[in-house]
Amino acid sequence: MKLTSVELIRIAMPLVSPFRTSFGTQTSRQILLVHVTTPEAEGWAECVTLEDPVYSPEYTDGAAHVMRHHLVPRLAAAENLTAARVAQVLHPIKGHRMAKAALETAILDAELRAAGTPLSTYLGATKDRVAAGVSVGIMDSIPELLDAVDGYLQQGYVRIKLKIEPGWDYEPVKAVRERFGDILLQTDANTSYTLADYKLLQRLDAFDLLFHEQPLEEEDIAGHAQLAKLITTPVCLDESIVSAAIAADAITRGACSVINIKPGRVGGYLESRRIHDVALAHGVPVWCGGMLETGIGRAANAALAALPGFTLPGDTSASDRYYSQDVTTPFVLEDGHLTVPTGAGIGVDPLPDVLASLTTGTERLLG
Ligand code: NPG
Repeated sequence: MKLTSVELIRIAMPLVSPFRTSFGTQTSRQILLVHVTTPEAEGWAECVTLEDPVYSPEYTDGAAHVMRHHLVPRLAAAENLTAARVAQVLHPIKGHRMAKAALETAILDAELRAAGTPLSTYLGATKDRVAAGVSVGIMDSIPELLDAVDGYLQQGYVRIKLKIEPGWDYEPVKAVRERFGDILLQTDANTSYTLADYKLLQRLDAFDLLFHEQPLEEEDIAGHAQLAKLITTPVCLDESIVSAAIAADAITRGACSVINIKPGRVGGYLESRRIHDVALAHGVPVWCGGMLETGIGRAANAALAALPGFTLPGDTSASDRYYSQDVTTPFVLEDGHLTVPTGAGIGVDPLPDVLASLTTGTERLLG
């Protein structure tokens, strides 16, 4: 396959409501879409970086820089490029997994469109719809949180994830559990605790949570293994799991019994499938995380979440959870599920007029 062009399209998307986590409040997303062409087809992908390096070391301007100066020139020079070879060609460049993931996904999309194969089929999906959970940000008050959770449950979301941080943990979790009873409920701390907080986390064991997601620092696999022995609630890792090798290490060291797979965080859908396979082989359930994706990223995530090891509902929410106007035909919630796209590749395209209205800049990196 020959890469004939690579274009970065920057779009600005206001969020329907502010989304507060321990690493800050998002009110809009500045997103890089990657558009590639080959002689046979075109391909689309979304780079999931945030504007600032607060979730991981990557950020949007940095991703554009590394694609422009380091990644795209290597791909352009590669002989017989295929999506399966992208990671190998880019291996000399350390890190930058979100930027690499976006390029690999766009190339995979083009390849699958040319072959007429849906991404879900290519990855080995066994479902045609995926259970949708929702991530609920930190709020100013518990009544406000209860109203938000109530609204999501009424829309049909099948599991609630509460963002927590020191000072916003025991009381909100207790209030949601008491008000809504036997719902699927989990927390996400985004690394905001230390092992010294284990007594607080032990108190949360009373609420029969599915798991706590990433309570401790990203690098602290050993700390998570210690914590897992001190609490009865399972530990799920997100930020820590950046590759299948780290996943295998974390599982065998007892640091997690559940894994959140985010394709951007781990370098793409091919590495995501490897993590899925490692987890499945160890009997560790996985679920698909989210990075406030538009329909472009959401489509590919829905395909991944349809693999057999994804036995827990993901953050695969409907488009209107975040955006009043998605860049693709919106993903909608039907009976608590999203439908996995069936078209070739990621199975969705940006709507040209909408894309034009959201675009704040374009840059051609090749062709
Ligand atoms: O449903 O897309 C979604 C968002 C789910 O909470 C969510 N994502 O820490 O997992 C996270 C968080 C996040 C959002 C992380 C944006 C980074 C960027």
